[in-house]
Amino acid sequence: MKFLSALFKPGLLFAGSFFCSNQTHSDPSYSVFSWGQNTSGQLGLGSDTSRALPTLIEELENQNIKSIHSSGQSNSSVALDVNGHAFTWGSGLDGVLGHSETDANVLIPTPLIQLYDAKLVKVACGRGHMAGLTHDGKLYTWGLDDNGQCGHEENLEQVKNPKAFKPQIFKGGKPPKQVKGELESKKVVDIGCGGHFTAVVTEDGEVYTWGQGRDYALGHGDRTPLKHPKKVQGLEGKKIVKLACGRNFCIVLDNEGKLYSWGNNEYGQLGLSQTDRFRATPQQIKVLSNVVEIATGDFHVMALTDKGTVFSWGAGSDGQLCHGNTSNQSTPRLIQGIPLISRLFCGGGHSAFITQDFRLLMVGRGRDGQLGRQGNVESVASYRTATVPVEYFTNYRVLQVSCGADHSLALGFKTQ
Ligand SMILES: *[C@@H]1O[C@H](CO)[C@@H](O)[C@H](O)[C@H]1NC(C)=O
Ligand SMILES: *[C@@H]1O[C@H](CO)[C@@H](O)[C@H](O)[C@H]1NC(C)=O
Ligand SMILES: *[C@@H]1O[C@H](CO)[C@@H](O)[C@H](O)[C@H]1NC(C)=O
Ligand SMILES: *[C@H]1O[C@H](CO)[C@@H](O)[C@H](O)[C@H]1NC(C)=O
Repeated sequence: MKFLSALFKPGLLFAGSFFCSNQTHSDPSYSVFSWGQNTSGQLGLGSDTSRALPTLIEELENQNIKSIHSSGQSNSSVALDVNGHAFTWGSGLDGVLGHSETDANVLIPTPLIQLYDAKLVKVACGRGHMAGLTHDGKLYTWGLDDNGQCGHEENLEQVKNPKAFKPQIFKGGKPPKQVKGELESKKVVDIGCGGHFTAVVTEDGEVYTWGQGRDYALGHGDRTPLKHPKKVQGLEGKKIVKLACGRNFCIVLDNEGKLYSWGNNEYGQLGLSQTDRFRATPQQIKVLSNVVEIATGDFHVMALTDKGTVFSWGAGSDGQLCHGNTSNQSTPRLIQGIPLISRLFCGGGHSAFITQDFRLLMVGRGRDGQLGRQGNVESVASYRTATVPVEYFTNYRVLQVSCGADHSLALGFKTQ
């Protein structure tokens, strides 16, 4: 670990003119903060103690970070700079960080050397794999490929005969590689990772999924695992623009502000007002319209409307739905008593909102300090069924948050 940190220290690498060649100096340099669980080093602060106070990640200062990424299924973290270079850190299990030949945890943000030329604009995190979208619509994946979720196989035999496919257990993970097959000729515009599967939206508004088929998470009507991207037929005629994946389900948004869902429904996370365990193909969530943004945690979902109001549904056991109790909800329900919202984010059992007046509010599971309640020991360990403000950011403008399984990341700058 010590060796890695010394070798890949971001400051050293970025001193080279090669990596700075596309620098846009007009972009302000934002700071990255982390808090919550740190058992895998996912806070990027050089130790593994959890903390409830947002803490500046020094390693990312002056690196021109533009976005941060994790997910409700992930104990790892990712930051992208303005040039599309990725830094990854945290749990390295299954090679999920993309640093070849090691699956050790990485305690400080470390450049993803193998994708330096890729110009990434978004990274999605599964339990053991990640997917990276490039500025020109190509997809790269790395990490655990036990169910074909990396989609690296170019042998099309399995497409013809999916029943013959047997999931394989790999030691370590796959290094980053472009996903080809049917996607090679398409431009990808949005990506998501479930626990063990991958889903993308193309510029034409089509959705492709592959990986583990458990609970019908791929939306193809069966539970067969797939090693290659396959188009979701049930969305024919819709123009999908965004997607979000939970552990074993997907939610997609079309260009008219309507939502469709499929996969596991144990907690009501499909929002269909039904309690059946699965849906094998896409179903419209008919009670919602005018949706502009969606966020999924492990088992819960939030949707932002064009009016700035928020609906939530799915698992509520940690208060993450923000309805004042810990009930599950199978019907999307308007969150009462919060200000108008501009952005929303979901993690393992917590949720975050950036209000239209730039405050950061959090709700849900707090046992590892992921709600950012600082030294308030009574509050730190408990869940919250209504929002709490993250006071630390009173003098900051928070632009983006990403919620991991039990940690939180924020990107922003000081206003005074
Ligand atoms: C994340 O860490 C927690 C606590 O150590 C563990 O229970 C969980 O399985 C981990 N998840 C993943 C995806 O590694
Ligand atoms: C929420 O759903 C889960 C999974 O079906 C179930 O185990 C749990 O009991 C439900 N919670 C409540 C409060 O009903
Ligand atoms: C939790 O809150 C929702 C929304 O107000 C309500 O419909 C539900 O009945 C509540 N659950 C319990 C157990 O009181
Ligand atoms: C997070 O864990 C890493 C790895 O043990 C550690 O070096 C770092 O200081 C921890 N961060 C905090 C805030 O405790």
